[in-house]
Amino acid sequence: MATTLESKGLDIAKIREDFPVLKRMAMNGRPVVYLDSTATSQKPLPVVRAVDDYYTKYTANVHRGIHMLSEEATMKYEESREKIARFINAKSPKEIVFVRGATEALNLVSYSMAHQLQRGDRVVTSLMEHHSNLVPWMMLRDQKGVDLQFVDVTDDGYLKLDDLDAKITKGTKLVSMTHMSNVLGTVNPVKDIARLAHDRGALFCMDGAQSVPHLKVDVQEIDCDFLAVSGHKMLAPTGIGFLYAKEELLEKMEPFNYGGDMIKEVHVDRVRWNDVPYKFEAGTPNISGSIGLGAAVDYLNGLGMENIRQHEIDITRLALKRFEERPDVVLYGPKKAEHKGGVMAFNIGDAHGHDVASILDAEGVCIRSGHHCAMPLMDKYGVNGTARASFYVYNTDEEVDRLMEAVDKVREVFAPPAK
Ligand code: 7TS
Repeated sequence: MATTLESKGLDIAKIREDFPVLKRMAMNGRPVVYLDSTATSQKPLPVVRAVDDYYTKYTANVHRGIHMLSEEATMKYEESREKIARFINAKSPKEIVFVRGATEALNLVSYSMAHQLQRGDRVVTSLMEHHSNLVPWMMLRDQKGVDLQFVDVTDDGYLKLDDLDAKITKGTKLVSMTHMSNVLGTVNPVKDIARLAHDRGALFCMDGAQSVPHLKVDVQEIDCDFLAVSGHKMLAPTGIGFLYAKEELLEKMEPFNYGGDMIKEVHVDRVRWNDVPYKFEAGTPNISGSIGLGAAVDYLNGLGMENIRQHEIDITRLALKRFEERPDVVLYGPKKAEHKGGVMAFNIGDAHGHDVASILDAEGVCIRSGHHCAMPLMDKYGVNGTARASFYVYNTDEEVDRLMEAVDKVREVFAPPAK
């Protein structure tokens, strides 16, 4: 069988050359296997260089200087916004607000929605959400009396569609759900959810933190009203991300922070906000991060999102098969690679996730363990946490083998085969 290094439309060996961290050696003298891209991705050299160029060639503030350097920085900053808009097929760059990441984007939506919601208004989310898509709505419940409902998930990690249908009642104001679970990997039927929400009068806010880095997301095709994204999970620097929102919604929304770039006019008795999207970008923004995010979008486009998705389906299929060969390992989420992203959450016997991660670390395999900021999902499955391995475009079949070799070491300790 051809390995992922030389097949499936992408030259993974060549791609790996762009990621210097992947050349690091682990304590055991073998190359590090990075399987924690769900937490944050590695960064390719073109992204690192784009950030470096800003600091070494044209450092300046944006939107305020008329000197050469400021004009260059502003141009690059706005170019990134345009690249992002094209990447997700937004109608206009005005629909892209730079924020720190998905968490800030979701908080911005909830803050702005708070002005438009009354006591008893319904907001619907699900049990498979990251805390960032739960707590902002829980605060609206606790502080404003919003009627917050959680759609249940099945034992094998899908949204319960009958519950979705029942909970999104006529007059629901907002549905906020993830496109891809950061624990189960489940890819949710977001087009159907958007249609259901709209039919019943609600807006649809989509958490794209895990989907946008891994598959083609078209906001017009899905018809989501909001989309929250983190740059650092899609090859870009930390501390940068974006909120997409339909322009007419941004026009109606209250600003989140005050001062700096979000102002058009201030007099001691009155203020006038800047136009969208600047109304939401108070203060000096993360200029280098935005430029790095633009470079990351270029890099992903260069590989092709369809190719990335196909590579991840292939590697996930292999990993699912390997896990299935070990029935003592409990794997959470869908068992079909086409239904999920490259996220494998698992438990081995009674071993604590942190112990599993430590043993894997000693083998040079980097994974995450714990509740993955999805504690209601852990409650649902009756576990404190899990181990979690996750894949991205630079991972290989050989790395799946390294993962399974390390998993077998854990099994020997915690779940020895019956004699
Ligand atoms: N939504 C989802 C689905 C996520 O997976 C995460 C981060 C966030 C929102 C928040 O993103 P941030 O960039 O604002 O922090 N998820 C994870 C994870 O699974 N492990 O570390 C961070």
